Amino acid sequence: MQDPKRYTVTAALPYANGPVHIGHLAGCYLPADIYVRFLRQNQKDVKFICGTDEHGAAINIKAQKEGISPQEVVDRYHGIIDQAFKDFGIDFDIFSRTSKEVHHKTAQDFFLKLHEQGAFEEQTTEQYFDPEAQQFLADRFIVGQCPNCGFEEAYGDQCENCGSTLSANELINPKSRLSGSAPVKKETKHWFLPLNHLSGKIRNYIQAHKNWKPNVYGQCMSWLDSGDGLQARSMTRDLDWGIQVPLKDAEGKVLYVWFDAPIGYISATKELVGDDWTKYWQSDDTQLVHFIGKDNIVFHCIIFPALLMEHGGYHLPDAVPANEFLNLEGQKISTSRNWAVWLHEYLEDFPNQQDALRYALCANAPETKDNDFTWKDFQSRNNNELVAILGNFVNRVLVLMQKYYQGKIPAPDTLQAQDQEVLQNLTQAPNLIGEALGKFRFREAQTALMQLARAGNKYLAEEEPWKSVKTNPERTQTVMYVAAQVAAQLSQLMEPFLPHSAAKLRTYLNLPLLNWGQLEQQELLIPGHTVEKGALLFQKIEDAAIEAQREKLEASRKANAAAQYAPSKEPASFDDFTKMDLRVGEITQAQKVPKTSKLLKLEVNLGFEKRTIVSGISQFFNPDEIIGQKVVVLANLKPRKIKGIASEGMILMADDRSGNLHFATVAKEAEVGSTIS
Ligand code: B3M
Ligand code: ZN
Repeated sequence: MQDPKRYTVTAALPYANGPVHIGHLAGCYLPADIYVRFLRQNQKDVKFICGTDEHGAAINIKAQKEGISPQEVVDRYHGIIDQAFKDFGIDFDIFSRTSKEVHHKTAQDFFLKLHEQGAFEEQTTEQYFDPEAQQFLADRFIVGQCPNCGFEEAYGDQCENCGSTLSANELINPKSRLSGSAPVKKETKHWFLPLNHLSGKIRNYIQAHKNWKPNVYGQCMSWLDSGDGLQARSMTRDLDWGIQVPLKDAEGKVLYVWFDAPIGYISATKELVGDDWTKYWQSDDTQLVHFIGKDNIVFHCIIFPALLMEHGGYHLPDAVPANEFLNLEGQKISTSRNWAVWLHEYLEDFPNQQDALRYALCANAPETKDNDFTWKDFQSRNNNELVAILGNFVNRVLVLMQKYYQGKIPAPDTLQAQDQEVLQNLTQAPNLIGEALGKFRFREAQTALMQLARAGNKYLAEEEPWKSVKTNPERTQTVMYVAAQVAAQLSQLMEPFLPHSAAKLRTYLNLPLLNWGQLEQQELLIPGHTVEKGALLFQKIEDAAIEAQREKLEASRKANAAAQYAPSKEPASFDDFTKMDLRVGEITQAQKVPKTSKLLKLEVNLGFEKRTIVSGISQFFNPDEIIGQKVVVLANLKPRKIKGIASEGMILMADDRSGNLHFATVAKEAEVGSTIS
């Protein structure tokens, strides 16, 4: 493909209903920022667009919880989120809000255009209604059990456990989050976007992007293949918070938040560049890239493109490099359970150490699968890599440069093979790193950067300029000249990843930020150029600081544990109990269900027969370790299809207060097939 003329890069609009944590940063904003900084350094015309998503049930729920108005919620959190991003150097061209007038107008006009073109189907359907709260229960106002994975707290639009998109009607045992009561069905009219007639176009569109990350492409294809993926979806809601549906017969109805939010990218671009916005959205020589977390894949890869197709005139998204989830110390990050590292709190505890977190999160980014953040790993990334390798190298160069040459870069003598090699590595690095960044392989790119510093250290250790300075000053000059070039190259290549430290280092070196394209020239610091003494780039993080963080989490864990024994259930009759055919089984085979993070496919021997059972336990057990495990099986549970596999029964598990699962076991000597009563 020809080089695009310009780039529109977006990062998911965070809901303005809470502060942002490391999961947000690692999943979406950090990779987006690295990518954009790289493009800017390549002199590309790029607009980096973000803002807060201020509509949808998530905002109402928060308002209700805190006893304040939705407006107060979004005002408070817009400010907090904006500040956190600034502090971490997430350098948007604009950080807007979907409450802005330009956005309301853009979203309404978009809706009207679709309406005029006959894109919607008006349908009167039965929707869940909370009789106590006198309100329809859209999306997140309703929770229940996920039909796909059994997770108890799935929302009416989506299960956050298995990632599947849901409609409220699919939830098992739905409950209102407003009053806790069981909802009733009531008729209401809505505007649906039928997707079935677009299915061919959407499929072609997705299939034209086989180069997308496998997690993204896979999720799109399985959605398209699952059949119900292209059901008509309602683009309006019965809510009192949001953008009014711009039609006469739609009073009290607002646009569905997933209709308006992606259009927010367009509105923010208008706000940023005025009439020029069309260049960034309606021109095929623009590259449109959406950075998101995996729970937003379907909305960005299928529904938003479908809306753009229906509208006409728009360029469709070219890449959607979604990341998977980041866990924290082995557990899913959770706002409600305060199991998170909040960005604003991190900065209180580690002031001016933004780059340390950026580095650790990039090194551990959940690019291809869910990943775990641990404080120990954070500490060792900082101390063993940033401090001991990168910081140490740079510091040695600056100190020796002062000591031997009062900061003046010396002229090299004859270059030997090992010098040539180092310089050659330097000229290749921009390409190597650039290629990885272009493919959204941020971990690989950052590793290559650190490799350069590592090679620099090794070079100094082998050449020992502190020894040769007495015996062979010409040789020392050469070595220090070469080492200075490495430091200079680092100060440029660090920019996308570690912008704060890169800027510091460039000040020490008296260097401006250079074009990526210029970095291939090997002499960034010419002899005679003066560099400063500088200061340490990175701070060591002590054990005590890490301990303090772990204690914070431990306090959350204890608070959760104390608070959350599952509530008792309604009394059951003896008959209810005897209906269950409980048996002793033994797991004979176990394997992960591909493309899921939670599911294991098990073969369980019940003595009289073998069963296939799909169980959501993969987070807690390795398939190999549970072969031979005796378990309790609910053997007469009606078979259910889970991810296309017929599951014939259920394994009983003990679910503790931290959400960890353990087998409900029986004595080792109990014979398989025994009944349990
Ligand atoms: N507000 C959802 C989320 O934070 C969301 C993204 C909108 S992107 C247009 O998961
Ligand atoms: Zn689920």
